[in-house]
This record gives sequence, C-alpha cells and structure tokens, in this order.
Amino acid sequence: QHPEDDGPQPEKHCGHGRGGMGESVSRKEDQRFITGRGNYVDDVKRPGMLHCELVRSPHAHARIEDIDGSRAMALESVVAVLTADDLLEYGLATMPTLMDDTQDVLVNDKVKFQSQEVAAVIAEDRYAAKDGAEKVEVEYDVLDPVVDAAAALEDDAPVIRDDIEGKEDNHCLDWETGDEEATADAFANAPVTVEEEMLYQRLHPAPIETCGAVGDYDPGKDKLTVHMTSQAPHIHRTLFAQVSGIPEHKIRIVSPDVGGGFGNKVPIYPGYVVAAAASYVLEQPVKWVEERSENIQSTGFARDYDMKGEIAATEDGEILAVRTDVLADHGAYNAVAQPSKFPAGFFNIFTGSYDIDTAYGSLTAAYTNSAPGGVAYRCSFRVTEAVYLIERMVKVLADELEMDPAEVRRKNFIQPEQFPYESPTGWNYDSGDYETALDKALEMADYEAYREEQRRRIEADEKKLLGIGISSFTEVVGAGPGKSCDIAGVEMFDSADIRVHPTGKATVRVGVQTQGQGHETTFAQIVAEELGMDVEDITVEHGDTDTDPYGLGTYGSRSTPVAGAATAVASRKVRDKAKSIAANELEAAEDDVTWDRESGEFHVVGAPERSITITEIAAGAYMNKPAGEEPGLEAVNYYDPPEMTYPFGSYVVIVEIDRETGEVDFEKFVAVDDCGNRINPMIIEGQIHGGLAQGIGTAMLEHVTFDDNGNVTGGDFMNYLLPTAMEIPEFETGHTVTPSPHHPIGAKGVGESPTVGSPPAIVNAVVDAMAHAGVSHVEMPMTPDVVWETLKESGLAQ
Ligand code: MCN
Ligand code: CUN
Repeated sequence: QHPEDDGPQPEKHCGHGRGGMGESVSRKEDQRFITGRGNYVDDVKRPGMLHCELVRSPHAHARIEDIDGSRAMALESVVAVLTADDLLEYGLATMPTLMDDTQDVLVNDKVKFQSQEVAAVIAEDRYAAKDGAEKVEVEYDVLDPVVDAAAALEDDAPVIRDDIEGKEDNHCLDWETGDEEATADAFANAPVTVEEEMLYQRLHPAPIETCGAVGDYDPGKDKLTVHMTSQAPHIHRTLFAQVSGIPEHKIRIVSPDVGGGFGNKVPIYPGYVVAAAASYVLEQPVKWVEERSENIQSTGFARDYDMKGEIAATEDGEILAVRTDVLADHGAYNAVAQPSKFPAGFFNIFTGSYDIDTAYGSLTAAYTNSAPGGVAYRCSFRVTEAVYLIERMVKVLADELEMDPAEVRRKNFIQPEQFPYESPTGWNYDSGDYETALDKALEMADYEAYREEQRRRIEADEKKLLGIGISSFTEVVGAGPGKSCDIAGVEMFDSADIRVHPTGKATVRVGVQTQGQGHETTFAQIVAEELGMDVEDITVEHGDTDTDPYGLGTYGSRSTPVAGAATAVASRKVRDKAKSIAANELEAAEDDVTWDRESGEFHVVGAPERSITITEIAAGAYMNKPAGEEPGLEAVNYYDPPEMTYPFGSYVVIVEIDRETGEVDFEKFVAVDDCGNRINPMIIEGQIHGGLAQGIGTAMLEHVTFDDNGNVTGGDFMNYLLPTAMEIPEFETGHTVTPSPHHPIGAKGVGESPTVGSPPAIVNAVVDAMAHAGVSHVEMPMTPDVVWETLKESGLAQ
C-alpha cells in the first residue's frame, strides 16, 4: 500500500468527476462494438490467406484404418490435406493439455469422442475447404463407446485411453480434501443427518463468437503471428513455443476483440495448432474458424459433477459437519482448465459461507468418450459446483428440521469478526459480512410477505404454487498466489505497464484479456483514480504478446483481484516518481509536497493553492526533469497476490409453478452482491445481469446430452437451449461493500458471482414450492416436463 493513503474509499466519496473508482463511466469499447467496428478473429484478413476446415469423426469411439485425401486434393482450390502423419514430422501430432495429459491434434490411431479432429483441409476459400473436407474418405473400425462416467468405471467398459501405457480402465484421477475420520465421527454422533444426490449437468459456455485462429508465418522475419480467440495469450504463446520448438520471441499471439469467452477460450484447441502449423509449413496465412456445432461438440464443456452431499447438524440447525463425494466426467482427455495443482479446481470451498468444524470431500474422475472438458464456465474453477452443493444441502437440512432456510443460514454464517477465516479445508477467506447481505436481499424481496402468501396458497389449494429460494454464496477469485496457482508451471501473477506521455495522456498495458468485461474502461478508471487523471485521457491495451507485459489472462474473475492490483501499484509508482517532478515544478522540497486524492493534485503542505496535476507535470518528466532523475514517466508492476479474494452475495428467487403444466415463472429475482470496493457500478450491474441469465440457463434449460452410441444430442442451438430475453425476468440488484483487506484498492472480483450463486437459489425456489408435499430435490435443467413429473409424483399435479 502507498504510504500516503489507505487507498480509495469509493463508496464514501465516489464521483470526483474524473471517472475514477465508483463512477459508472460509459464503456469506452462500446463505441466500436455498437457501430460494427469490433475486430474479431474472423475479421482478420490477410493477402493470400488460405482457409482450414477440420474433418471430424462421426463416431465417438473408433480406430482409424485409413484416411484418403486424394478426392479432396483433386478439387481445384484445395491446397493441402493434413493428417496426423504430416504433423508428426514437425512434432505437432499431439499437444499437452492444461492438466498434463496429451491430446491428439489430429487423430493418429483412435477417435475418442464424436467430432474429434481427424484431418484438415486447407483451401483457397472457406467453401472450397468445406467441400474438400466432405471429400476426405476416412475408414473407421467402430468400437463400443461409453459416455457415462459411472458406466465407464464398470469392469467391462471399453478402455478409452489405451494410448496410456498399461492403462486398463477408464479411471482418471482421485482427489480428496478435509479430515475423513473427524468428519465420520461427527456424522456418527450427530443428532440429525441429511443426504441428497444431485447432478450438476454437463454445460457448455457457448460464447457467441466460436473459437478460431489465423496463423500467419512471415518467412522474411521468421516470425509466426497467430491471431486467436484466447483468454490467455501469453501462456498460450509459451505453450506454443514449448510444443513447436519455435523460439518464444519468434511467436506473437494477438487476441483481438473476443466475443465472449466464459472459460471456453482458456484451453488450446487442435484448430489453433493446425492453423498455425499449416501457415508455417505452407508459408501462407491460414484461417480456421469453427462453426457453432463444432464449438459445442468438441471444445471444452463445463461441470458434469455427480455429487452426493451430506450434512450433520443439531436439532436446532447448527451444522456440525459436511461431507461430499463426487463422480466427475472428464471426457476423453484430462484437459480441465484449472490451476495445475487443483485437479478438482477450487471445489474445496464446499463449506461455503458457514462456520463448520469438520468437512471431508472426495472425488473420482473418469474418462468417457466425450469431448475433453471440465473448463471453468463462469465459475472460478468448480466453485459453482461447490456452492450448488452446500446451498442445496442447507435447504435440504432446513426442510428436514422444518426451519426457515434463512434462519438456518443466519445460525451458521461465519461472523464478520472471524475474518480472516480459515475453512476446515484450509482456505483463507479474506473478509465478509454475510448476514447483512442476506438481510438486505430478504428485505428487497419482501420475504415475510411472500412466506405468508405461500402458506395461504397451500391452504387454499391454489393452482399456482409459490416457492422461495435463497442462496448465500461465497466465491473465491483472483488466482494466484503464484506459489499455489500456476498453469503449466507459470505462476499466476499479473501485470500492468503505465506510460504517461509528454502531453499528459497515458497508455496502460495489462496482462489480462477482456472478452466483454469492459477492461478498457475499468482499468483506465483505476489509473484515473490513482493519478488524478481524466479517464478519457487513458487508453488501455491488451491481447498482444509483442507489446503487453506478461500475464496469465482473464478467467476465474482474476482480472480485478490481480491485474487490477498491478494497475494500482504501477500507478502509485508513477505517482511516486511524479512527486519529485511536481516538487521541482512547484519549487518546493519533495518532503513538503503531498498528494490529494480528492482533487487529484500534488500540493505544497500549508499552501493548497500551490498545486499541480500529473497531467500538468508530465511534460516536466521529458523536458524539465530534476537533476539526477531518470527521464520519462512510466512504471511496470508484476503483482503476485498474497491471497485470493472472497466475494459473496445473497440471492432470493421467488417462483410460481403452474400445477397444470409444470411451467415455472419467475415472480421476483433479487441479487445482492458484495465485491468489495467497486470500480464501475454500471459494469458490475451488467456482469450480474449476464451471469444471472446464465444461471437461469443452467437451472432451467441447458444440458449437453448424448445417446447410447455416443452421439451428441445437445450439440447445437436447436437442442442446447440458451436463455433468451423471453426467459429472463427483471432483476433487482443491490450491493453491500466489504473491502478486501489485502487488495491495494480493496476490490474483489465479481464476474462469476451471479452464475455461481444463482442456480441453487433457483432450484431451492422450485423445491420450496413443492416441499410441503415431500419434494426434496429437482434435477437441473428444470424443464417443464421435469417439473411436471415431480408434480405428479408428489401428488401436486392438477
Ligand atoms: N469490476 C468492478 N469492480 C469490482 C470488480 C469488478 O468494476 N470490484 C469490473 C471489472 O473492472 C471488470 C468487470 O467488473 O470490468 C469484471 O471484473 P472481474 O470480476 O475482475 O472479472 P474478469 O474481468 O477477470 O472477468 C472474468 C469473468 C469470467 S471468469 C467469466 S467466465 C466471464 C465474466 O468475467 N466471462 C465473460 N464475465 C463476462 N462478461 C462478458 N461480457 N463476456 C465474457 O466472456
Ligand atoms: Cu470460471 S470461467 Mo471464467 O474462469 O473464464
């Protein structure tokens, strides 16, 4: 922290008018987005650019007997047909996944999931490439597939990973956390225990822009430039260099505008490698952009955790212990996109917002004949699953004890004075005030009145049931610290480089990569706050490994916690240097000059009228620097966070269920979030709205499904249902502010909170509507037919 101040208190004096912290500055990037001037990978065009189309397997499990590209090559515009053999020559037939597994770039021997990449056709235009791909003849020896994790672990299941030496089953990994024995003791002695099984179904992040790349090798400079849809360009370049053997400084990765990532653009996909390799070999630019169904069927899926939850408690609702056991489907390769040391992500925080003495979690993961996945989808690495588990279980406990679920939560919350709080699985929560957030949400939702109305409807046997669901979640975002979080060994720090130009305008470069979160605005706001500059005078750049400082990218809501901190620290370094120049300009001793955050000026102690802004002294750094001072006004910071940040919130969802149709209507949707000090309330609100919409999609609609032959039956937008404006109710948002004590500007991340927090609130609401008839759980997605079945089984259907 800067010695001169304690950081901004934006909620106290937000809006000093320069666009600093706490101001709802309009998004700078929207000018180009809403006028059609965004620049996405598919907008990248190069002279002589070729196009790549991937040939994909129609089978989920099959040995490749032969690939014949001659009919494709016979097409006039087809330039090349590539198979694993061609890539083998360059050592690129396989690539490492983010979890130390090895995935085929193009299938060498055996197809392991439907739509896996088998061959690539390079042609002069996209249509020719597609025609060519249709003409590639692949002979398959079809094998029995297994697409269900439990079935995959049975003794007679076909072995998927026979490429791994000595592998004779589909077991992928085991993982555990907490104290098994102490937890078993607690359960054995507890007056009350409850148990529920729940599936967090397979989802797909489904960003509007699918994945793509343009490989552009320049033989003149011996440099490979790859424009690609990447949430993490720097680490992708390092991995490219390691795999291809091309020196890292000879590779430039540019992530231009990204049309939504949601975790889908963290892994490296075969298409990227093929486009880059083809361009290198052919010495011509090569573009690959996948279609919608290719995106859903072959790129990283999310979730697919089959969970058993258990709570041990006292008669009056004090939680004594939590236990969970998970069966995870990892698909055909272990390619989960999580920090290397966390095979189950941050699932460890399944004790949630509650002060619980003992906990134990265990997990078994299996390989199946489905796309590799377990990518984080707006979830900070399995926190969504953890929150779903604990928030559902608290409701199960409340119903068992016939207690108000709000009361059970209040009874068990970690109290504000307990922070920093160490959870029974060893995680250090930085700060929180859970009860205040819950009370606020309950008040906004008019909770007591709805409880009253709910009772009335049950007594009157009305056609429409009312259900009230609560979720009081705790998130964990902002990976690092580097010592515990890394990708392929590279520690999870992040960075900012701030340069103030002679005319007092600034360029900021950051190591993270926006995909729609508004970084060009909010990072400029941090600098505006710290340097007293106008936000309009600051440009933020990212996504170019040639010019930006190294960073680990944007996922796990880490941009604000990590790169945001780097930006604040770099700003303060600039301010420190500016101070000596200010003293020089003000003709005062440096010790007599102080910084005033409110006015954004340096002034002479005791003579506030003698003041100067950083904009005004910038020229001095280049034209009139004090003796002995280095010229220029620039600073870089690489920030390794001491801890993660723990944003939280309470959501209250009120639904109406039609007993004649099973249709669920949202009557009210209240979201109270706390992400510490807020940079841009409007952008936060946008993040919350988007994430709640995804939470509704999760709870009500979305599911990637398979048939027995391994065909993806939910692999396009006809079958994989995303919520539209029609399904989304009005959201009522509120907030509380509990700053992070270890973050330079007291901010926590927020991008994933709404998706993490909302599904259990929605399911709790639907269950709550039917709880009086003995319903304890409804599986997601809660489509009308699922709800209808539940109504029938519980005798509530009309
Ligand atoms: N913010 C703020 N004050 C805070 C915290 C955040 O003003 N105290 C602002 C930030 O400055 C930033 C935005 O809110 O502009 C989100 O910040 P943060 O929580 O740090 O999250 P990231 O920027 O790291 O974004 C990642 C997160 C993730 S992991 C997914 S997935 C997701 C999400 O953001 N994908 C998105 N939101 C998305 N929004 C869009 N439009 N597109 C995606 O792909
Ligand atoms: Cu959890 S999805 Mo986001 O980390 O890219």
